[in-house]
Amino acid sequence: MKTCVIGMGYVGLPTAAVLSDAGHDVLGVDINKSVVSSVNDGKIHIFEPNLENMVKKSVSNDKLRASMIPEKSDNYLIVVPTPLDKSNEPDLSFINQVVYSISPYLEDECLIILESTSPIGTTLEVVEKIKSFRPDLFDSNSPNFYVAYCPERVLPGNVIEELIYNDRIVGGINSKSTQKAIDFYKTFVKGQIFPTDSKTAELAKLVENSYRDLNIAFANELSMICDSIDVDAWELISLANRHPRVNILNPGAGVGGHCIAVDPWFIVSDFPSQANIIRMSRKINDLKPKWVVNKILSLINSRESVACLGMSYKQDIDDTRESPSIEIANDLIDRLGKNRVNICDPYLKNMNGHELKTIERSIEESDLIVFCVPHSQFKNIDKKLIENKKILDLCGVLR
Ligand code: SAJ
Repeated sequence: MKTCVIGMGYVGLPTAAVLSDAGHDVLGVDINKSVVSSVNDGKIHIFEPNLENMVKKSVSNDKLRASMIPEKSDNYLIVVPTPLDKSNEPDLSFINQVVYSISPYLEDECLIILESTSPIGTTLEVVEKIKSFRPDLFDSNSPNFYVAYCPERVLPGNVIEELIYNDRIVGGINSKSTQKAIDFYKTFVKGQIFPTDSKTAELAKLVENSYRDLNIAFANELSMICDSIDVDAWELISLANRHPRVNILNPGAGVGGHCIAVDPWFIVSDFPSQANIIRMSRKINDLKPKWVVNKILSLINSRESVACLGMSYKQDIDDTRESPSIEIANDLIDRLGKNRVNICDPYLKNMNGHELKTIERSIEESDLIVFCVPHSQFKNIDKKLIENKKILDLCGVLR
C-alpha cells in the first residue's frame, strides 16, 4: 500500500516513520528542500525520542522516501500547519495548497485523510475544492474517492508511543469514507478507533485542547491569586487535589506549543458570542508571561540580574513554538538589557541569536533564578548552587 504523507513536521515525520515501519511504502512530501534531503539521508530535523532510528531504518529499507512533489498513491495524509493570522483567525492556506498539489494524482477509490487541526467544515470544503479541480472524480455530486478527518493527538516527547497506542477518532464525509479510514489506521494503531462524522471529529480535536487550556488557565489564575496573598499555590493545589473529584493541573510560565495556545481560537472564531469561557481561558494563559515579567521585576533591584532556565515550551523537548519562556526572556532583555538576563536551556543551541549559558554559569552570574520549565536537568540540580540566590520557581521543578 502506497501512502503519501504531506507535511514532514512534528507529526508528519513520525507518522511517516510509523507507517513505513508497519509496511506502507511511504512518500513524505514537504515544501522545505532541506527537510526533504535530510529525510532522504535517514536523518531528522526535530528532536523526538526513538524517531531517528526508525527513519534511518525505513530509509535504508526503501520503505520511506521524501520529495517536494506528491505522487500517485493509495492514501494521502495531510499533516500541514494551520496557523492563526494576526487577528486569531485560522489560516488554511497550507491545506488549500496541498489539495491543489495532490489533485492531479488522485484516482477513483483513493483515500484522503486530513489530520491538521481545522475549523469545523474544513473536510467538506476539501471535497468541494477537489471537485473544482477534478470534476471527473465525481458521479453527479458524490465523490468516487474517500475523505475523512482524523485528528492527531500525540504529545511531543512521546510521539511514537502515542501514535501507536492512543485511541483515535475517525470522521468520514460518508460512512464508506469512515470505514476506509478506519481500515487505514488499523494498519498501525493499537488503540481503539471510534467512528463519527467529519464535523464531530474536527470539533473533538478543538475541544480536547480547549479543555486542557481551560484547566491550565484555572491553575494559572489560582497561582496569581495565591501570590497576592502569600499562599503557596503548589501546596494549595496538592491539598485540594486530595478531594476525590478534584484534579487541578499545574500552573506554569504560561501555555505554549502549537496546539493548546492556538486551537481554542478556532472555536472562538466560529462561535464568538458563545465561546466565552474558552476565550477567557486563552486570555488568562496569555496574560501569565506578562504577569511573570512584572513579578520578576518586583524581585530584583536596579543592578541585579536574572537567570531564565528553560526556553522550550515544556519540559524535556527542544520545541520553542509559542514558548512563554521566550516571551518572558525577550521582554526582560528589552527592559533590563542583555547583560542582566542569562538564558539557559540544555535542549537548545541558540535562542534568536542570544547566547545560551550552561546551568551552572547562568546561576553563578545571576541574583534571581527563574525556573520556567521543569526540565529533568533542573530537577537534579545541585542545591548548593542556588542556596544563596533568590528563586522564582514557576513550574514546581524544585518541589
Ligand atoms: N502546561 C501547564 N500546566 C499543566 C500542563 C501543561 O502549564 O498542568 C503547559 C505546558 O508547559 C505547555 C502547554 O501547557 O506550555 C501545553 O503542553 P501540553 O503538554 O499540555 O500539551 P501539548 O501542546 O504538548 O500537546 C497537546 C496535547 N493535547 C492534550 O493534552 C489535550 C496533545 O495530545 C495534542 O496532540 C497536541 O496538543 C496537539 O497537537 O494538538
